[in-house]
Amino acid sequence: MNGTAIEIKKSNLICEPGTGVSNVLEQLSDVVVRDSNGKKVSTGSIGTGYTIEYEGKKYTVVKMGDVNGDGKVNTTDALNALRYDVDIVSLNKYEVTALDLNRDGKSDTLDARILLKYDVGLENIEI
Ligand SMILES: [Ca+2]
Ligand SMILES: [Ca+2]
Repeated sequence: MNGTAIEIKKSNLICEPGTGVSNVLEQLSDVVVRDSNGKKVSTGSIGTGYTIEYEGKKYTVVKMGDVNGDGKVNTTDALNALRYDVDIVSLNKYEVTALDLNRDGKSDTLDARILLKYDVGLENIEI
């Protein structure tokens, strides 16, 4: 339910909801992980908006389902998704990517529904 897989895709590091900084450090050699404020981190959870430096390139982390970038995937993200759908909040492109859980190219209430189902254990989020 809480996978830790990671994948580099274009300028993003895509990861599953359970991914922590340690998973990234284990799977990529000589990598630097920074939080959304640019502070270097070596432990804890990794969230959408974090960045990594790997093989001379910079990648922005997209944690699938982590819409608000706190590293957790829960109902707060679903709420943000619904607010985004009715134009109450804006999301950056990384957050929009993190929200498109059914990969139909749109980030909308269908994806918020997946988040809610994930939160109660009825849906899995994988990369
Ligand atoms: Ca979150
Ligand atoms: Ca979608």
